[in-house]
Amino acid sequence: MASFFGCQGGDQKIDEPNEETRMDWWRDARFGMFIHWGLYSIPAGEWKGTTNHAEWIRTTAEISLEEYDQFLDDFNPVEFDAEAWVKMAKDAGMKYITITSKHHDGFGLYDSKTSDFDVMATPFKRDILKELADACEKAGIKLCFYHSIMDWHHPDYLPRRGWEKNRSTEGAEFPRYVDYMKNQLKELLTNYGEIGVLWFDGEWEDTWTHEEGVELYDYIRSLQPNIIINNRVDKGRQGMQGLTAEGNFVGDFGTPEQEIPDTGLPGIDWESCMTMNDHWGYNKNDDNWKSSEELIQNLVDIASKGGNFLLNIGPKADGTFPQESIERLAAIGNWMNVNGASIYETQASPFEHLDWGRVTQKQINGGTRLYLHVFDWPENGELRLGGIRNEAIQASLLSAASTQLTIRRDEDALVIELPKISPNEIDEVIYLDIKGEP
Ligand code: JFZ
Repeated sequence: MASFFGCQGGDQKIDEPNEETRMDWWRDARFGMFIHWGLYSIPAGEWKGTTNHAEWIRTTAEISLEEYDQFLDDFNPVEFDAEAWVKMAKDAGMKYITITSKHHDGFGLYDSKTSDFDVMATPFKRDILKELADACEKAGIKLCFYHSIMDWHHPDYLPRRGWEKNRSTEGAEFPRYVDYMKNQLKELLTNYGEIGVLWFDGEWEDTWTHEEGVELYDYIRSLQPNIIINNRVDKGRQGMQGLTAEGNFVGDFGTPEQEIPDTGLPGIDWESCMTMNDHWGYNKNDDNWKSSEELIQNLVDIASKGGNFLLNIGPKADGTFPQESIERLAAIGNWMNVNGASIYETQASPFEHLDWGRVTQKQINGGTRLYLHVFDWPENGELRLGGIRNEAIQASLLSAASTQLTIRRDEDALVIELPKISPNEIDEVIYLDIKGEP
């Protein structure tokens, strides 16, 4: 496969599984759940009167290692129910879950034999990832791990954060940290079944190099040859941009964060990750929730540009999801129940900007099914789609496939007559079958 702008996997080597097969499930899935959970959910974003913290709290509130370690004694999420979490993801229409096996604070959500800073050192003493792996397996959801390269806890990790001047670096050896991380990853890729994605992060610090990134990529693929790895493993990102600069960098997909690229990027796999409010980890003071409508339209917008949507939940310290998140997942699920076919296994829109909404498409029986996502219902009841020369076969509401809509041709445009009022204000989907390609 030719090198392309964005990112490029290690798939150019022979004797590796074909990339088409390896990426297939992920490309079809379109929608996943991100979970940021760890010790930081205990302070819930608040520290000594300041309230704008989350999973970075150890750094943003400048908490010493000793003080942070005390959260171990308080981590006891007795309400945690892996099957309930997986059910909420599945009912929302999500096909995979990407959870923080370890975030920057260094705390592991699983039983790690190589670390004392893990869930087994808390009163909870249950392997959260094992329980999730079992629940995911049962439900047919792919489990994926977010794993931070940066580690603020391990004595051999360098550099220290700027404010941690007093924490000694004496005797610290970065290569020993890399071995530790690899041993942890080996546990994660050996004891939890097939893992869908390894979502690395924190690769931007000076200590991490391109060579280490390539080696880590190859190491992960040697443990699970079919796994998909994001682009935050190598040094290819431009600054904090989610996509990789041009060049020879490993990574299977780009990771735009809290944004949706204006146009799709043909030939590049990408996944936008996004929060429902303004924090990844749980912040009890953050009420800036996006509406369900905005989240559904984001999912559609992303699918119409050929990307995946990784929507975040920051569970609370008791092991439950915030109520606002639960409500939004349910609303998305209601919409996906009716309209999932317009998201899964679809490709990017063949059209440039449309005033009224977005388009996704699928090849069906030698023709094309276009899914017209109408965000703004036309007042004159006519939906206009320009630039289609091929013959239309039929158009229907996806929510009521028996309703045939009248289609007429107006030069190179197809005009579809719609009901006067949209059956679904958020996004009513019409499918339009045409002969050949649009
Ligand atoms: C990272 C983490 O530091 C953060 O805590 C969270 O896990 C998030 C998903 O990823 O933060 C980043 C990484 C990249 C960008 C911004 C924040 N970026 O590309 O703009």
